[in-house]
Amino acid sequence: MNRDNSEKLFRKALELIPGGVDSPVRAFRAVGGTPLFMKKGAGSKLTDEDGNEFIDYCMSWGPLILGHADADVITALRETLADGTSFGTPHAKEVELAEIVTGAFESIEKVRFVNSGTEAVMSAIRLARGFTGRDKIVKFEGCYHGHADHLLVAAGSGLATFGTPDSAGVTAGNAKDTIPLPYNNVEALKSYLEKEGKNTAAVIIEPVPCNYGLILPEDGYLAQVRELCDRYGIALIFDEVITGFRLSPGGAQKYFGVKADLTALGKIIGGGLPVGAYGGRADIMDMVAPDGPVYQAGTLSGNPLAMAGGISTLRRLLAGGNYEELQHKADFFEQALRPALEKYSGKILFQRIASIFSFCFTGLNSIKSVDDIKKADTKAFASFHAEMLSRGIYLSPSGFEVGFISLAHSNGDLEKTAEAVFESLEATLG
Ligand code: HOZ
Repeated sequence: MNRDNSEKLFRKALELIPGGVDSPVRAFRAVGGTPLFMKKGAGSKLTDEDGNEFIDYCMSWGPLILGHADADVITALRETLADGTSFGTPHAKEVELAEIVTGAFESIEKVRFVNSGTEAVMSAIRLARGFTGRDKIVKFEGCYHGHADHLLVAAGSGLATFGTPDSAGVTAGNAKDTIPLPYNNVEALKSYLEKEGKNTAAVIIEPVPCNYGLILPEDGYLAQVRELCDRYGIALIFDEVITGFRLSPGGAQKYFGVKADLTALGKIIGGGLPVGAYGGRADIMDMVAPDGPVYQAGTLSGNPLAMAGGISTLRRLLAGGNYEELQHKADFFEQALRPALEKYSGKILFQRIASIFSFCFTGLNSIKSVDDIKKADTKAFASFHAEMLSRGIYLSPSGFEVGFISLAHSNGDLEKTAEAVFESLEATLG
């Protein structure tokens, strides 16, 4: 595969941008080699600067549930762009997207748009503290909630990839009120809250952790977390930046039948444009300025292009039958993978929920915690990733990140990918 142009661009980028990338995992350090510089996306495919085409499962890390450059989304963006890029005033599209989001999530009575998932979570935490008058927050090991200082504690995503679950530059003061507890462990939460429940403002959780590989909640776990929050008057925050509008129209909350007090959203709700949102119970949201004393603001918040990307994506997605279709595609994929998974059973674990999946090189038959994932063979993932890439399949460049199937992936794409998996496992493990 010719990578000359990517390599040339990367050399230049390294001189100008730290690590040559604007987000660490993209640097390919977990899998080796040079990151590919992409030029174009269409449907399920990405084309790089050297003209190589890939079936993509990173899908911009989740937002592109309709596929790259969906025709409806592009039309909506073009039409919106013709009227300007930003007003710095209220406008109709904010109201339209707010109506879609509150209509889809039963627990979201009011919503505020921001520019990223990081901002959404950071604002939701401030709000929970303002509402409860308490300082401490509980998070779970391996859950990633963006890069605000007080959340870079026992975190996932790039921190998992580079083996530094806490970041330099975060002061002890910033981290001291963040209490990391093990995920899927009700007893640990219960015993912490027995002591500190009355000082705890929020419990924040990725209902399905997707940033330290894929970890599935044990039966009843999320409902028990909900109950404990109710017992101590704690705001339960679901970080649904990845799972929102992905697992179901009402996110993980509808999927598991557990309601959050506050929800952070991002990714899909911008259809590929930078966006985030936090929302929830009206009595809590009414604490946000200008109605209440919790300050939060943003020059580009509710940007018309981001709103148009979200509206067009969600209108298409919520039209009947799409979640069923995504489920069929994901089932088809898993079925197609069966020969490979059976042949290498005991060495690789394929995990999936709805259209989110991960390949974990482990002998375990399920992953319940970060400790399980830490035992995975990251070298084997690196080799697998390179083999897949050479066969035209683009997976996120870290075994700690997940893959996404979109509505644009055809059965042909999925079959071709399953064949590539078979061959790549043979090359890696055979
Ligand atoms: N935290 C993102 C994935 N979980 C990484 C985003 C990126 O590198 O673009």
